[in-house]
Amino acid sequence: MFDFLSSKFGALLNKVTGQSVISKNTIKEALQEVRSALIEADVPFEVVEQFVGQVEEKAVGQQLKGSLKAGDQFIKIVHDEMVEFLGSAHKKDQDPLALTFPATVIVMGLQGSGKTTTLSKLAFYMQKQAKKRGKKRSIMLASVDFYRPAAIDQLEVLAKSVGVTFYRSPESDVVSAAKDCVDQARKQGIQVLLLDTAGRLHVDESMLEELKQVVDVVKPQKSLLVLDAMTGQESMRIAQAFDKAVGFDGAVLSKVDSDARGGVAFAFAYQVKKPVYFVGVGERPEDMDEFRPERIASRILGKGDVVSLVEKVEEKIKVDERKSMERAYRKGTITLEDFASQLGMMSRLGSMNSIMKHLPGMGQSITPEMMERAELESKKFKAILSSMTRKERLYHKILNTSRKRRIANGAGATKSDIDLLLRKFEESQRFVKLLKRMGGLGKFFG
Ligand SMILES: Nc1nc2c(ncn2[C@@H]2O[C@H](COP(=O)(O)OP(=O)(O)O)[C@@H](O)[C@H]2O)c(=O)[nH]1
Ligand SMILES: [Mg+2]
Repeated sequence: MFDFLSSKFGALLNKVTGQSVISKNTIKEALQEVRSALIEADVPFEVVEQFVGQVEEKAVGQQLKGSLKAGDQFIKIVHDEMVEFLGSAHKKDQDPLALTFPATVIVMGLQGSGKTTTLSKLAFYMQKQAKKRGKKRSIMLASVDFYRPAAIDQLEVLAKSVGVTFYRSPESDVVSAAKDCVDQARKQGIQVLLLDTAGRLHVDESMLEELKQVVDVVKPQKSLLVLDAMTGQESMRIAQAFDKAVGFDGAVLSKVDSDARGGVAFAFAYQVKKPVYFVGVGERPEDMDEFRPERIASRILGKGDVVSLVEKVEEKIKVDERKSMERAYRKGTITLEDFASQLGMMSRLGSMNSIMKHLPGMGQSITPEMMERAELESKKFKAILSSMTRKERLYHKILNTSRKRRIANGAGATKSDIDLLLRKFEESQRFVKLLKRMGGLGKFFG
């Protein structure tokens, strides 16, 4: 698959030379390749179409950056869109298992999806997280899976292997047993009760009904759907059935170490719009990772190498932009084109603060509000600049009223936005000239 990306995209796109923007025609075949890659990864058809449309919209009209080849740049667009798509339900930097003790966490899913195994992984994970902060977590594993006689024994063995408490309820009715497990956990002063439930081979009404009753009595703080990544297309029907009948907070995707390419994560993000918290990557308690959209994206696009490719591409963009700025500053003049790449570079640097701090007299006088305004402004400016022709960016003096009107329309901006941009640009021009007189910006480009 990686070959498909690097060589096929390359062959398809890099032969197109002399173009400064990505056009619809240039990427037609490449988009077809993306489509097949997704279908091969078991992403449902309508999700594929939606995604491909999104990529096309993003890519068409993009400036080719410096020495980057169209193919490389296109891969980066596909990769970034994919990460965005997969991670859209995620709140960044949030602990997926933020709980207030005492808490109950429940898992649900079909038989064989990996519920019991996932519980041992969750216990292991929580212990590890607590240990990092010098704490100890008291955890109890218990089960209300009464349909398979060996299921509860399996949980007992796992509890022992990760060193947490295990409890076997004497109740024979599922709902009473669930309640008994919670009572027992409270009695023993347990912080987290991890409760296992029964699955069936197929989604079935009575299972969902029973599960709903269990959820109603134990009132879990987190309920997790365990989804087997190998289920492919079918998994969406499963997820929706559980969501509709019982409801859950997020998913754990199991067996991602298998041949499954991650299409399930894709479909889940699109259709269920809830976060995937973890992925299972093996059978042992330690074989669970937090969900990282980048990893799934690389998996779909092809085994790991894409990430390093994307990093290389990013590095290259930075070098190109830096070079163009350096040239501009040396010459002591800049064009709107330089200005555009400067904007891009600034927003990638994240904060203008770090630059400003180096300028004499600017100190720490930048407030978060100013930063926010600057970022909004730079977004607007970028839209305006990308609606200009290259000629206009190189010779901004040709921007007359009718050109400005056309650009404003294209960028969803007003004429006064354009005038503001031009004023700022001329300010930068003066600044660059001044810097040149002062002996250059050596320390920025060291
Ligand atoms: N390779 C692999 N196997 C897994 C993973 N999670 C579960 N399994 C295996 O899948 C089978 C079913 O798991 P189990 O937890 O018993 O499923 P349950 O019926 O939902 O409780 C077992 O053989 C597990 O070892 C995983 O992430 N990777
Ligand atoms: Mg089980």
